[in-house]
Amino acid sequence: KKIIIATKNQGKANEFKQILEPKGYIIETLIDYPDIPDVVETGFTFEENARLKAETISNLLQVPVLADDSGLCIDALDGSPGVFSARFAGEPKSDARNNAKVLAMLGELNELSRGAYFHCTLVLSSPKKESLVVEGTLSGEIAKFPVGDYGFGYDPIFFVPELGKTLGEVSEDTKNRISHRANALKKLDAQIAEWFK
Ligand code: ITT
Repeated sequence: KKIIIATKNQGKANEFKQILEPKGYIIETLIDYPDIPDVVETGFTFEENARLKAETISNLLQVPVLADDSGLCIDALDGSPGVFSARFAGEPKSDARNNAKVLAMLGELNELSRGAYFHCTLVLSSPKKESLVVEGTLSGEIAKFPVGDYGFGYDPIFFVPELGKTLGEVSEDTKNRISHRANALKKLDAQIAEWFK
């Protein structure tokens, strides 16, 4: 079965392919459809934005579409940047400036006050069906400085105590065993066969 992922984020695209292709899905993303205009994310929740992306693109292409809206929620910042994670440090979108901004805002706060989690909401939509919505999270801490070149986004400053490393230091395989996106995909996997019937 072919699924189009409504994302232009190369990091997300790589993770979806690595998790879903071995299960037999053919995965395309909006990186393969450069003429499709950006969906403006006007929602105030992950679910609203994921629905906007999935339902808009599914109606446009008339095929099943999966969208991911995700972000980093930091305890000491009352859940910020949350749905504003992609452009936290303004336009143009820059992972390096986003990470620098988070580190500057947390300053010298000690380990106990650096708690955070990644959140991922996935919405699977089809023109003729009620959308399927699932979510996943991953808990960790904001590191004192960026470490590692793997992954994307906030991975180099997201320390996972169970791994003793940041997500920037672990392979895509390791990240895909524990991540917010992988946890959401496990829930989707449990419901997708029924949904596709
Ligand atoms: P699309 O809308 O095209 O999918 P986007 O990057 O704009 O791409 P979001 O609006 O969902 O997607 O923003 C998610 C941001 O949250 C992303 O740009 C990263 O900054 C951060 N993020 C989400 N998942 C992440 C992960 O697994 N590792 C690191 N950062 C992540």
